[in-house]
Amino acid sequence: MQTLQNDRYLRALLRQPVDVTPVWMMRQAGRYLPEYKATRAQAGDFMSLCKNAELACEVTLQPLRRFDLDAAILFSDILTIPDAMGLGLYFENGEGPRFERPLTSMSDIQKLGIPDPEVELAYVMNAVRTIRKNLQGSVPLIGFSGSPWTLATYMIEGGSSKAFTKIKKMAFSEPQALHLLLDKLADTVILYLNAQIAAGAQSVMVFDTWGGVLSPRDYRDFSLQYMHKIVDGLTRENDGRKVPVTLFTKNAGMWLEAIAATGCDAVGLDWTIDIADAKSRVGDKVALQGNMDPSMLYAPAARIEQEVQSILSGFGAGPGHVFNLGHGIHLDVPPENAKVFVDAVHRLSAPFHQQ
Ligand code: 1CP
Repeated sequence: MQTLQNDRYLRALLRQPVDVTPVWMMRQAGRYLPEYKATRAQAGDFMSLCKNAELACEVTLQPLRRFDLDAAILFSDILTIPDAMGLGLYFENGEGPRFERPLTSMSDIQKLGIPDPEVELAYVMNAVRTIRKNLQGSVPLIGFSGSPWTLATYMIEGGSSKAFTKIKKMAFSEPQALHLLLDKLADTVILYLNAQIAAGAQSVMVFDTWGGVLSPRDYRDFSLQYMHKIVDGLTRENDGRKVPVTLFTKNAGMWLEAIAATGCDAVGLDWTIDIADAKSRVGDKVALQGNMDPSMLYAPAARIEQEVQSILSGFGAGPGHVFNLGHGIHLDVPPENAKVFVDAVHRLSAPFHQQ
């Protein structure tokens, strides 16, 4: 077992004592950093960047050179899975992801195979191994995947969506087709995350960005049920250390108890819930990750620090908090403001961890 110089992120996820609250930022590598834009230009397009282990490693490490972050996250995308299933992922300039062959019917879904992560997604495992080597035990590496429901939205809508009409039409008129897809995706995600863990990911996170567009009953049926299956199928220990699992559903504050009951180690929170409320509801079962509004990073330094203080006070004393934004960092945020945020979490959290 390689010793980690800084393991406070893993300790906090397991609700063990830490010296200060660990912090990382969703989408911490990306276009708000000029050095990211330079490396992406060198790679050509976004998927070429993901497929080049050296360059993917470089952009993973870029935010860690600027900010005192307590974790690195694999540079990749949730849409690698549908791409590996043959849907033909491409990016239209400035328009987000698109698929050449979206799924339209039960027969499309029946034809889908389960990709072998060591074959179709071997480039992701190479990136994981390269990043682990280059981190040299400084901070842990987070692996990730999209949730089955969130992946299915892109695969059926053909790209990003606002109203999710195509997938909801399938959910409510051909539910057995959608359940077959979600079940295949859950099996794929289990193999994919276990392969990332075997390659060196020290913790994994499942992003359910669009679970919050469902009614409570449909959320359990079409999203949570499959995340539960994933939690049950994951390798939870590797190389003598626990591998914590974090589930993040955006807009799911009302369903925290159900998410915590899946057996995950931590629940990611967006900013629409008060962290004190979340802690009183599920803090004896899981760690909490979050939850500053990413738009707060447009504010002056004093306002950012005030918000960090208020979230720290909301969580209160004791372990079990990983500080983060409630969703990804915006692409026009000044990097200096991200530094104010990260430094404030460490400086202002020390009093909450005195024994
Ligand atoms: O350079 C570019 O133009 C591409 C922009 C970009 C980046 C930097 C995309 C396309 N993906 C990524 C990287 C990425 N995506 C990471 C690793 C970087 C890091 O965190 O440091 C991660 C974890 C993701 C995850 C991801 N991709 C999610 C889940 C998290 C979330 O933000 O909700 C989702 C929904 C995606 C889909 C996706 N990929 C890219 C874009 C622009 C989108 C969002 C599209 C949409 O809003 O529907």
